[in-house]
Amino acid sequence: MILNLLLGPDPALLGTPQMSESPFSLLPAASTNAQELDNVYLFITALCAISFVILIGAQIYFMVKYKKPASGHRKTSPLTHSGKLEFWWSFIPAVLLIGLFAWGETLYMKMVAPPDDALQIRVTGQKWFWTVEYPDSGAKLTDEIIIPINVPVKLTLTSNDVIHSFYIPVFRQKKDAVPGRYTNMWFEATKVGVYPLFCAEYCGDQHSSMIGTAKVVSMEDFEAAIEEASRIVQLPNEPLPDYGARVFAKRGCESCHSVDGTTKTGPSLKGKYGAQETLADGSTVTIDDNYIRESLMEPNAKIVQGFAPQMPSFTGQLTDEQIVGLIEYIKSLK
Ligand code: HEC
Ligand SMILES: [Cu+2]
Repeated sequence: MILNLLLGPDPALLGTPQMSESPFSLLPAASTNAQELDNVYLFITALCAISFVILIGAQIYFMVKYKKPASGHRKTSPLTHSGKLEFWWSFIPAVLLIGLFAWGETLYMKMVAPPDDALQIRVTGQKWFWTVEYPDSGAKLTDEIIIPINVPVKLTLTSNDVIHSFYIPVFRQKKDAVPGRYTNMWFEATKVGVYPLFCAEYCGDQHSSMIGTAKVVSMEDFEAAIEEASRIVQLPNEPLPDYGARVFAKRGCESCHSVDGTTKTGPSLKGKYGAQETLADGSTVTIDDNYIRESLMEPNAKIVQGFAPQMPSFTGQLTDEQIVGLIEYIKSLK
């Protein structure tokens, strides 16, 4: 119980992958820069620990050694200072600090300058999800970034509304996604795995649900996944509702709409087809094909009562085939 309070909620409940085996272990380092950054960090920590022992140790030693006697006075030492001692206690820390600066600065320069041949990925933050686009293939993912291992990757970040911050702790990378501006981040993943990613800038009341996964996979798996993501086309013999379910998952509808009755940013779509919906102005409409289509193309035309107009428009982003799939899928959610 107390341990739970100390450690916080189970990450599995938050919908992010587990970061490390034990909450007491250091974060895993899954990129080239992460490892080097950890080295600097651990070196500074060790240096601080050693300095602490030397300084506080000397202080305690002198306190005891030169304690005022119970009666009378000690004679004050005739020595004024030691030039030799003062030189060394200035020189050694100065060398250490300059060394730390040089080490930190070279690593920093490396971390902010992406290599020319880096793989390009675009990331857009929006209340409260991330869209990840691969310009070479047109693939688009939501709240998920897939990265090939041992390949430098450069992200170009921006935001559609407020300032968000894209943060992948295992890569030791965090950068603001600012509306009207592009920022960059780069890394080279070194360990295959599924890692959490977060928004690290408070961006509204559902900021804490702006989470996702960073998947590091082999080059073959990467190509297959991107290929898959770039064409959400109906498979031969795939029933329309199943196809719609895939579109629903791939196009990020899931981040705002549940299909089990729970309310997220948007209303749950369970059992909605054919039902009456009360709109913000108090009027009612029947949820049918046209209403769903309109919700996708012009989400602000009719706002559901009790909800904010936060759904993005999908005009030009969904094919007719995909819209039909979505309608049939919503119809199937009884
Ligand atoms: C950023 C969050 C968000 C995303 C992503 C999103 N929606 Fe919505 N959606 C909403 C909100 C909020 C509403 C209610 C307000 C309104 O009517 O615009 C809504 C309303 C709807 C409605 C009307 C529901 C009702 O009960 O009347 C449908 C249908 C719908 N969305 C389908 C979708 C589909 C399909 C997708 C994926 C292609 C999607 N939405 C993506 C937030 C979102
Ligand atoms: Cu955010």
